[in-house]
Amino acid sequence: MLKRILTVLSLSALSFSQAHASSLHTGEILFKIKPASLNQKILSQFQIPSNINPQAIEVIRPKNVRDLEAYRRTMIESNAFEFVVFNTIETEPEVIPEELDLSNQWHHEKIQSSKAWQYTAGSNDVVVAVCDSGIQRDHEDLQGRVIEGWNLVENNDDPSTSTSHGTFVGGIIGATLDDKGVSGVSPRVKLMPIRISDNRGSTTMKRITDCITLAADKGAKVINVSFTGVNSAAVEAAGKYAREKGSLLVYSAGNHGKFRSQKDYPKFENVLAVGATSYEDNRWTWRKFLRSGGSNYGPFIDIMAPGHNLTSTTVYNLNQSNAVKYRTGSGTSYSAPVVSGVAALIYSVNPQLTPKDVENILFESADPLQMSNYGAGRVNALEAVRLASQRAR
Ligand SMILES: [Ca+2]
Repeated sequence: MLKRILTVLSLSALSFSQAHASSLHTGEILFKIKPASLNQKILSQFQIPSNINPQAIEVIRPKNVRDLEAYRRTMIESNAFEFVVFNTIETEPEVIPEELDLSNQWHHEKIQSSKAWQYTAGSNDVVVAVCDSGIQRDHEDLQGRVIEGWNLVENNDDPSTSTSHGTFVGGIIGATLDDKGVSGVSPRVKLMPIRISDNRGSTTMKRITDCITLAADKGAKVINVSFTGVNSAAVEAAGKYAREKGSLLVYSAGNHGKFRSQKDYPKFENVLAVGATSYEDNRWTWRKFLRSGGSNYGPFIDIMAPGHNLTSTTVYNLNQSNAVKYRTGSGTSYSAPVVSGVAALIYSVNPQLTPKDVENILFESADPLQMSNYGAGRVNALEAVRLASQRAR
């Protein structure tokens, strides 16, 4: 009995230390062996190649090791090394402006995005396509973030906005990390606006699949679609095309608030379906008089993300002095771009990862939820960047 309690205690201590490990590392161990300890027993015990230089600081990547910290401790306890540390990732410190008020963006604390920014706030080279209603490129919090796009409704190169939806989605992904307004989940990446909806906010499946194809052809690493239609076989086909081009398709699960069976909403291999959570990590739902709704759920869901009362950028008139530039909204339209933002952070750590790699990192790093039919759990940006770092080199 005592042994069992001790085991439980040490396990919880371990998970605590892992959850609160302060710095990111590459999954490698850096050490200097004591010349007197350079023998075959030590070398084979710790998977150290026999040709290491005892005068040098060497690095190893131990294979098939689940708990690298325990491995490191065993190396230290062997007394065969002058020092044993992780090959930590050191960066130019990212300064989060003191004036930036993130209190109206609760999702950053929940998914630990602001902690992830200490390591990467996203790379300028990573492009996230937003298949939506266009993005206001001269919005004060999106200036410099929005690259050239396309308008699939009017077939021209002017994706200026038809509704505010795309600007809101774009801001959740990549609004600038500065002292004003809000911040995107990956506030240094580039946004590619592709307009697919009319002034009423509606589009067609053909435009959605054209957009996914076009975005993949143009080299977007992540493609965000915040519309209904996640259950269409056409979306799966477009998602397969995108994956073959190296792009991850992220799609909102829909706001009907219903359980969706495998028959009506198949679990597609090439579409990352995202549901929405509340502040308490429950499924986001709402009820008003006789009406109600919320995030759809079911076996088709891949992952969940905050989708209740998120604040982001909205379309405004630059000539109007007191214009409203930010607003609050809920739904899977806004939880999907949270995941797109985390996927962009992962690609920023390593652009060579395949969409499948990125998906696996998202799944493995998610915080589990105490509910079924919610996929891998709720996305966690810091843990995702941590895992991506360990696979990057
Ligand atoms: Ca900002």
